[in-house]
Parts: sequence; C-alpha cells; structure tokens
Amino acid sequence: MWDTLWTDCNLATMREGGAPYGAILRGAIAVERGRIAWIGHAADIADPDARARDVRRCNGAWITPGFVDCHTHLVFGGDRAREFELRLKGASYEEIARAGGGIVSTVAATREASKEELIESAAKRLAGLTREGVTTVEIKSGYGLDLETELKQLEAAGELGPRAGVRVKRTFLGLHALPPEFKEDRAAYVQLVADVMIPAIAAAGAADAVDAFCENIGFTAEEVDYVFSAARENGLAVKLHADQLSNQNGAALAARCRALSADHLEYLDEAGITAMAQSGTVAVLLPGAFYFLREKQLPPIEALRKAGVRMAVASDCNPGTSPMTSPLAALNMACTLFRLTPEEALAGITREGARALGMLDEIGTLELNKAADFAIWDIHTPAELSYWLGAPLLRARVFAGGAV
Ligand code: DI6
Ligand code: FE
Repeated sequence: MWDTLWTDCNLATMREGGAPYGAILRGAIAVERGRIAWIGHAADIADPDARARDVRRCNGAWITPGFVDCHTHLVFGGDRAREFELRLKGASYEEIARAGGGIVSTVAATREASKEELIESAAKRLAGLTREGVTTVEIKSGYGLDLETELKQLEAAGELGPRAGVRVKRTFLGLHALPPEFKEDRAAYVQLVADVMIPAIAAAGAADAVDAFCENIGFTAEEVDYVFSAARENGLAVKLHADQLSNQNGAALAARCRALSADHLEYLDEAGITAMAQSGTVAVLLPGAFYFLREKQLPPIEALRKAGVRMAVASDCNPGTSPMTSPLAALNMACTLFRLTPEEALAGITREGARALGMLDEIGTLELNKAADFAIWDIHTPAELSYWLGAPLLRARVFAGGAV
C-alpha cells in the first residue's frame, strides 16, 4: 500500500533520452515514506483506490521535479534599494563597490543583525521561492567576512530548511569581498580564510562547499586557487563565481579544481568552455544578475551547448545584483535574454540544478526511489513555466512526499 498516489496528471520527469521533458502523458506517481515508489502511465494501475491510502486526482495538471535553486545569497542584513537608485542615476556596480558601497555595505548590516533577524528576513525571500515550486535551495554566506558572522549566516541558512520544507545546501563564500579591516592586507585575509575559517567551518559541519568571487573587484585566480586547496584538504566541494564582469580565466580554474559548477560566465572564452566540458563542471546561468546589471555581454550559450556543457539556471537572489525571489522569472529571463529553450530552462532549474549541487542521485528528476519532491502546476504545457511572467501557476508543492 502506497502512502499517496497522484493520478490523472502529466509528468515532466526531466529524464534524458526519451520524449521532450521526459514527459509521461496521463501519468501517475506514487509515494511511500518520502520516496517515489512508482511512476508510469495511470492506465497501468487497475484499481488506484486499492493501491494507496490517499489518492489525489489532478485532472490534467502537470507535475515537475521540485525546483532546485542552486545559487542564492538568501541570508543577509538590510537591502540595497538606495544603491539601486544611485545606479539608476548613472553610477556603475563597480564604481559603487570601489566607493565602499556594494557588498561591503551589506556586510555591515549582516554583522549587526542577530541570527534570528537574519532568519526572519531570509524566510520571506525563501517563501517567494517555495511559492513557485522550489524544494531545494543552495545558500551562500559571504556577507560576514569574519568567522563569527559567516557562521551566523550559515547557521541561519541551516535553520531555514526545516521551517520551510526545503532542502538546504550551504556554501561558504569567504572570498566574496575584502573586509574593511583588511583593506591594507589582502594576503592576510586570504590566509585567514584558508587557514582558519575553512577548517573551523568544516569542523562545525556548517557548509558543504566553498565558493569565491574571482573578479577584478573580487579575488585573483591565484588567491582562489590557494583557498580551494584548503577546501579540498578539509573535504569540501568547490564552485566559483567565474567570468561574470570580465574574463579572469575563472572557468578554467574551476574546471582544473574539479568544481561542481562555474557560475555567471558572461565573459567565458573558448578555452574555459573546453575545460568545463572535460571536467564535467556545470555552467550555472544567472539571468537575474545579467538583467539587473543591464549587462550587454551574453554568456556563450551556443558554444556551451555545442561542447555539451550542462547548463543550470538559478535566481542568484542577492541584494546587490539580483534582488529576485522568483524562479519562474528566472526561467523566463533564461529564455528571453539567453535564448535557452523552455525545455533547457526547466532542465536547468531541476535536473541540472541538482547536478550542480552534487545531488542528482537524490533529486532533480522524477525517477523511482528518488526523494518525492515535486511541484504541481496549473498549466497545459511545460513551456508555460518559461512563458508567463508573474502568473500564479503553482497548485501545490510536495516535499518529501507531503503536500505543503
Ligand atoms: N556576484 C554577484 O553577482 C553577487 N556576488 C557575486 O559574487 C553580488 C553580491 C552583492 O552585490 O551583494
Ligand atoms: Fe552570486
């Protein structure tokens, strides 16, 4: 006897190799103890009411894997609406960062906030994500830039998951910006991140991975390389903000370090693409930041596609460059701005998002024995998920087998 059976639905399983979207029309999906216990055609279940304790008829709704937002900076103090106004008057993101605004101003607000305040403000943003089908979210630190505040952010991120019915993966982003107190001594800060912060965070089990901002206003490839060695020694995966505002050969570095993903990639070059294809590093596309910064340089989508590099799509929700809490808007932007197909975009926020987090065995597609995380949508075709902007499409979200 299954716990729950959803039937009379269409399934976008997002499995590869079959129909577009891995679709099963007039399908059914059953759950037992939080896992997918059966999936297939509804017609193959002779007497549904005898097979499950709870049978839900979906009258033609579509079910997709729960969305996986694999790149966010969801936990931070304050906001940067004032800076938004300045940018609209002509100041650039780089100018504001160099003048002590930008990331560093969010660092001040995050240091001031209590853990409870951080949880409270992030919970509202997370509600925006779950309202549109997210069941797994990656959350980065990087607005503390001292051990105490980075841990406070990571703890807040960890506590958000159970409250919201979401799986949370946590990433330590120590190399996000140079903290003001190290303004005269970059090397000392990089050393602190590698020698003190990473071992402490790993020992506390407070993060799954280490990220860095490899950029001319961030950190050099050499600095990142040094910190990634520490990550490896402490058993943490790595990923990288790479080639977002300029070509720093970040993607090639990420590939060399066997990073799970290289993210942003507007200025990615041919050598970086080849390296990523060889290492299996996922390209995480963040159209929200591209849009919000009014960037003109497009990530090389066609070349990535040709090289067979996997492409994920995420919100990059953060106060400076992507104040966006809508995964559906991210899908729309991935199609309109980056020219992904709606199927690529949906794969990007399900299967490929899961791959970018090293979680594809567990989530990301609708397959037997995977976690029963899915989203039920009032749509006629999966392309609608990329097509509408601002429409309330989600009928229900199922997390670990329970509708929430
Ligand atoms: N790249 C980004 O787009 C965000 N961080 C990063 O490394 C921006 C973060 C911010 O401006 O607060
Ligand atoms: Fe980011």
